[in-house]
Amino acid sequence: MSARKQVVEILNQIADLLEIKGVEYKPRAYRRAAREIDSLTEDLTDIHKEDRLEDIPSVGENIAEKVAEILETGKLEYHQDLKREIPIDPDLLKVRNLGPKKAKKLWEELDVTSLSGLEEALNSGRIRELKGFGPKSEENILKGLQIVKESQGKSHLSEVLPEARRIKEELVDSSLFDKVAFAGSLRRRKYAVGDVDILATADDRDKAMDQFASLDGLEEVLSKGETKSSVRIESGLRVDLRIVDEASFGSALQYFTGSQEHNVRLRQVAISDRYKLNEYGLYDEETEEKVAGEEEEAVYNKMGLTWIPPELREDRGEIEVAGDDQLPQLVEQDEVKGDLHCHSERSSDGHITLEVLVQQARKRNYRYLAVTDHAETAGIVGGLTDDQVTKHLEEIKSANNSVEGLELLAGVEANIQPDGALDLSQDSLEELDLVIAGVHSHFDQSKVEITERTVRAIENPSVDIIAHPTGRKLGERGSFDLDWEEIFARARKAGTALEINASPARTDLEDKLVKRAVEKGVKLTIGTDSHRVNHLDYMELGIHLARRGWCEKPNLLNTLSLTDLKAWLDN
Ligand code: DGT
Ligand code: CA
Ligand code: CA
Repeated sequence: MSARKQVVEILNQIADLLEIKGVEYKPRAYRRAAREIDSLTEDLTDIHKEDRLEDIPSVGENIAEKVAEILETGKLEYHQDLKREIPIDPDLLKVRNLGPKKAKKLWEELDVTSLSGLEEALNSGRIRELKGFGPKSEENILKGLQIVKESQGKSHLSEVLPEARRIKEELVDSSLFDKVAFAGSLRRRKYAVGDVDILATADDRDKAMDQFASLDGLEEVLSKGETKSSVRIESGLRVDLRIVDEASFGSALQYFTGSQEHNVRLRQVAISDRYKLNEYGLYDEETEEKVAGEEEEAVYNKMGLTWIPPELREDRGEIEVAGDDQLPQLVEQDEVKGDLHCHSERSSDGHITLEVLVQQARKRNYRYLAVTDHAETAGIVGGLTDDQVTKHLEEIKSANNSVEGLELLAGVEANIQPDGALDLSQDSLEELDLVIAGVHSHFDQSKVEITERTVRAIENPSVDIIAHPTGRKLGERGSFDLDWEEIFARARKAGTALEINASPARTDLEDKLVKRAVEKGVKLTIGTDSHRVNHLDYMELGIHLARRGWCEKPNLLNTLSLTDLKAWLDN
């Protein structure tokens, strides 16, 4: 784990533990500091070396001292003391609907301090008998537990990609390898990655494996052999390296890319074509002659299939379509013309100035970027009120006057109220270039209620895009149970786009739903939901999601030219 991540984790745990103790105010201070540190783009160790920890927003003297202790010793005495006092596993507190008060009660009355303890207590029905819990609360905790369990043992692609790329680069730079390629779920760009699979060829395998076992940032070597080794890196991620013969590289790449379901179907095709397919090659069943193996593409081609992009290899119909040469032309990064979901400083949780948004858009060769600040709803997030819409428009207009080749669009991310109405007047909505609407409260409605609520927003003539349609937060909150046939039909009819929210915490819509939306002719758009400058990079994650959902250029709003986008928005 990086020093920064470790600091963030410890500060958040302190906040949790203090809350359990019933301490007021302090937990919020720790959480604020953790959030600021988490979003630093500068190296935390450097900041400490230069004695500038207290310059970080929300980090005062007291917290700066604690951060310094963690950076210098790898741990914090104060944190250790709290953990001794309250032996509750931090993972337990990730369960939604299990706040500090309830966690404390479970610990004191049922001796539940871990996820497995919680599961046992739920199964034995002991939780509903506790005062203040009951069957409804039991059901909610059970749901929360499932969500935490699902995310355990998997890392988000956004965390895995940079680490994996760094390792690949180090292997390539050593000159001990010829070919180095990602395989597995990483190559398929799944958002939840169990472990990193790397496939390589090398002349001197012993030396190559030695190199791998002494990578930078290694935590431990789990196993080491001539053809396969596994290591764990500091972030906790496992990395497998396989070295194969040049002549089998293509078939091994095919095999180890998976998915397992795709491979099973592919082997059936091989058998019906009188071939035998394994990680070493594709063989004629009768003569046992090897007909492909060095090149992955040839493995597919020999079986009468066009090469299938790894993102599609999930046995969702891709093999049938490849047999008819009808694979989709998946959207490419350079076809994306802009980002339609970005927050400026005007959102209370936003940190990017218009100037920086312009810089970032330019850096990416965008033609447009929508500044979609939050609308104000009492008690949620401060932002645009009806009065401020005019000011927002003026500011963006004046920013546009000083840039060429790029246009900022004045937008808003309005809140869909429990009844489906938005929290800005129709007049304000109509003045804006672009309106995103999203659910940010009242998550516990029934399927019928939340579907009707979303449909009403879809059919609001001012709404262009529905943000993060399922409302999920990974590891925290599950998806709404929506009537998708209804949502897709209405969205298509109303000409409202559904968002592929690329923010790692959301990853919403996910691939399966994207594919269904594409099939139904619903327009989609990729938005990064940027609140900080580094978030604009999430566009890449959104593209991976879109590709996994079979998206082609015409399916996406933000591949349109500025003129076409404006025409679409006006419609
Ligand atoms: P992950 O690591 O859980 O995110 O998912 P994968 O898909 O990377 O799975 P992993 O690392 O266990 O194995 C990599 C690929 O190797 C997998 O996608 C397909 C192939 N593979 C591994 N074991 C088997 C197997 O027992 N049968 C078949 N057909 N393929 C396998
Ligand atoms: Ca894997
Ligand atoms: Ca693996």
